[in-house]
Amino acid sequence: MSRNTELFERASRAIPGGVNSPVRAFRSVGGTPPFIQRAQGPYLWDAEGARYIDYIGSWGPAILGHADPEVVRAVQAAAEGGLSFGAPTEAEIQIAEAIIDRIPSIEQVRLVSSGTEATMSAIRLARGHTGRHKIIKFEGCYHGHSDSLLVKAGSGMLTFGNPSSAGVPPEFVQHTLVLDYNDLVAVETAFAQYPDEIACIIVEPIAGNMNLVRPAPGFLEGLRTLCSRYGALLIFDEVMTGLRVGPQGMQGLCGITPDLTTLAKIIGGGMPVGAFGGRTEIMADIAPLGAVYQAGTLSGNPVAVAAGLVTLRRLAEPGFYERLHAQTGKLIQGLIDCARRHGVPFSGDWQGGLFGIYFRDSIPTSLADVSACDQDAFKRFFHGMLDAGVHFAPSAFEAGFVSSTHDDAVIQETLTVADRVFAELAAN
Ligand code: KE4
Repeated sequence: MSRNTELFERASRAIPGGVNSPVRAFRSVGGTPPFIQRAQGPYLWDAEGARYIDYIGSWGPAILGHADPEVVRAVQAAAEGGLSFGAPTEAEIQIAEAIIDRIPSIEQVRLVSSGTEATMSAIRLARGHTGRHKIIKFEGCYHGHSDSLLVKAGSGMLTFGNPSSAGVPPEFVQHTLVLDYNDLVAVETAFAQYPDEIACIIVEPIAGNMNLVRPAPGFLEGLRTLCSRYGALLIFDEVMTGLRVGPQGMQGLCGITPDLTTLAKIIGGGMPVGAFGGRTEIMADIAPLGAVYQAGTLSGNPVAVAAGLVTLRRLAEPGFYERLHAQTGKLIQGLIDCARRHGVPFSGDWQGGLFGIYFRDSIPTSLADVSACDQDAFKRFFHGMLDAGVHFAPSAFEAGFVSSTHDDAVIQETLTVADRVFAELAAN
């Protein structure tokens, strides 16, 4: 029995599904997940000593590559000064100022410990600030696992959502409207039907949780216009896109200013940090200033903040995102060329260090398009690459991530393996 299999069996006895987050269990691709022992730069090593080129990047945080020496030193130094105080620190001011400097819409920011906490708090703030209850989210967008967001579209276009998870009472999602991503008409209709009841729209400004799906031209602009017209808050959930697709997140690329922004992943550099922020007049409603309660024992944790601060400073280096976008482009264009040489229906898209790969001829523009991709081809591609030491995300509905350590040699090694895997796909 392989060491990974042994560990997975032992893990499954102690932990539900053997993992602490469902996607890690490989249920959508099958097989046994490698148990990672260490990582460095673009590489992971598993319990059997096998090395993988990593395109998961911890689902986004590892933008500087794994175990960046400067980040590790900062974590060690912070830890030697104490792990957690439950009292304010200067470092929290520094990272708040760094986030405010980078994200155009943020005048004040509150730190939390995960993306779920960030979005849950931002929605509570939007409801408290507006005095309204209803929220709009989009099918295929994921904003963490707080109850009112674990919801799938209702039967009719404008019916309220049904829980997408056991344990969520229908009453908890009765105010959540689930619409199709890129369907601005549905949003207009919702506001026309509930003109003074919608507290906010929460949206991934580039969707990364139904694989990568871009906003259609005019979609984000339309959300901004409608929220302004009807007095609802526009929340950009940039947990994944923030500082991943560009130095100011997607809002810096598209030039649209949301009322609130949620962040996590990269701002912690691999340690547990999330954040939500926006205009001071909105953030003034958050406790202890205002009536919207929000709290957290480890919020602003000094060790996590130390990792985030070094990461944010390094991302500000001149040319960082141009280089990152170019490297990701070499990967995706190379995969497209490989697939085309072997006649495999395939397409890909990327922005900064975020990418999507699709087993269909054209880039998807909706969840329905992504669902129509050849899932079997993806699974065979995934395992063919994994067996040859290249670890993509274990789901056809997830985006992929490139770090600044994925240099030309790493990309070329990936493409050499991919050429063999696409040839096998074409042959069978
Ligand atoms: P966390 O609570 O997992 O830190 O963040 C939730 C979240 C919120 N918003 C967006 C846009 C996100 O992508 C996420 C989390 N992303 C997933 C990747 N699909 C995390 C991976 C996982 O669930 O294990």
